[in-house]
Amino acid sequence: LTAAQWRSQSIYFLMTDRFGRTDNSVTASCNTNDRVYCGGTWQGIINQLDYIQGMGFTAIWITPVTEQLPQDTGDGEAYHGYWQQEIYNVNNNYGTAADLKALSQALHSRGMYLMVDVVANHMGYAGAGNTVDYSVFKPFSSSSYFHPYCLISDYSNQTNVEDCWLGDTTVSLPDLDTTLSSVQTIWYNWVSDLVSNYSIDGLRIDTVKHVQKSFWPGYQSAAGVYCVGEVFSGDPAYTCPYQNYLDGVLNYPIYYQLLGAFKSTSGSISSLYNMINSVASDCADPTLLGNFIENHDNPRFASYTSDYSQAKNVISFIFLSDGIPIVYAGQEQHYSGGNDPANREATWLSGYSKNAQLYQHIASTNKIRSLAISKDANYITSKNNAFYTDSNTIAMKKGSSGSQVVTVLSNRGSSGSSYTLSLSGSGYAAGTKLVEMYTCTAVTVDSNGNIAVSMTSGLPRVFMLASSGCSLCSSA
Ligand code: ABC
Ligand code: CA
Repeated sequence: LTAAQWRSQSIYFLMTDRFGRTDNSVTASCNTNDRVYCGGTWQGIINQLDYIQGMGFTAIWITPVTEQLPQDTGDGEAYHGYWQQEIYNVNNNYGTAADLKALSQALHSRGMYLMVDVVANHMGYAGAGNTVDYSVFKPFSSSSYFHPYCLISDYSNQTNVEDCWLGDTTVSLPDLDTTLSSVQTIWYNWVSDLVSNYSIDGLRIDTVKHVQKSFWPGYQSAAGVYCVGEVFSGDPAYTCPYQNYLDGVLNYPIYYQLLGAFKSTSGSISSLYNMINSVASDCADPTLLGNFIENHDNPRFASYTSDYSQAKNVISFIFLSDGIPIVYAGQEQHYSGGNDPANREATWLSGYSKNAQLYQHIASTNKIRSLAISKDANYITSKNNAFYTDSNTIAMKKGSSGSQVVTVLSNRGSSGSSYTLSLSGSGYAAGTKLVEMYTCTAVTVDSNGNIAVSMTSGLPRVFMLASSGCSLCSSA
């Protein structure tokens, strides 16, 4: 699938070990602190595709599939998949190569897509960096393929970030010398074969900032599908330039400001507003970024605030602003784990409840976005415009003029009062008939061009033209 085709998708990110089991158990224990395999498999994902598709997702992103270091180390087992040793084999904890192909096929037969996480920066070794036995790596079986050992010590020094090693002295992440043409040839051939062998539709690329930028265009072109890179930095001036080498990057700049704005009633809306504009000017194409508020490397949103309204607002933001929405498994169940490893709770322990409030909110929001995409050919490529803020509210519009979707978000939380916000600047003319999509309430733009937005309990509001929105709102 091309970048252009990915724009309109929505992605459910899951860690294969933690999402679903072949036996469909919803009680199998999984103590995140143990940092060991809990038994999730590719077949287990196939078993739960109705649950994922029920929220409206059109794609899944799964953690890396390659064979890992086998030990139980002082940092735990390689259950997450980022400690590879044999790149041509799949991780048999998750199943067989045939199972992975079956997952791809099961998705495709539903009209859904598969994104796979890939690592080109490093391998994984159980032991300190000066004790590595390079013969365990296939095919990189000698030290000559790697940068000399040094742990990354200075994130402000890009050479240090690219040439030194991630990991610690318990588990080393031997850093490949990606400037060598021998390494490049192996990786480019590998990624091309991986994509074709498993009919993969897109890639999430790990540790992109730890490899020189010039490595990535050849990698992406060998893959031949949309690639979204992980550049773990909240600074758009640092992160955005990677979009000149890869289709997209994960939207870390927005992540930090979205979190800051909505995790409390005193969060900074203006910082989020400013970041929307910075990303729009620094990034080559914000509509190809991957938007998220949770992942497996950061504390979950509900570890900052247990408030459901705040959780709903950040979900609405990631779906209705520029970029491809990504929800991390367990977010829909309001999981609240903190830092790695606590944020890697098994999804099965929720019983896959489709009645969960956020499951429902995600499903509704995905429907609104899909409807907007189907009604307005320019919706998905148009630039989101944040046109109103106050200390607790941000309003934005996206889409063709005359059919723009207007999203009003609040950080007031569930105890927020009921009031009417008279919203100017939406661009709609007096008399236009709109519908609020979450409540299916009809509203007519007043004679001054304002929308009377009925705010309550800090909940998000989304307006579309009544003539477009009514198909989801038969009652309005
Ligand atoms: C293991 C254990 C953990 C233990 C840890 C020390 O070691 O499991 O319990 O706490 C994998 C596993 C991890 C594992 C690591 C290391 O390997 O999943 O469980 O941790 O062995 C990717 C993946 C991630 C994966 C790897 C490695 C890379 O998403 O799951 O981890 O393949 C850096 C990398 C980034 C990486 C991330 C975990 O570490 O750049 O690729 N993620 C700063 C740096 C970032 C750095 C980040 C976190 O800290 O700039 O480069 O990410 O360490 C903002 C700034 C940011 C700043 C943040 C903190 O603040 O703008 O730049 O990020 O304001
Ligand atoms: Ca590197």
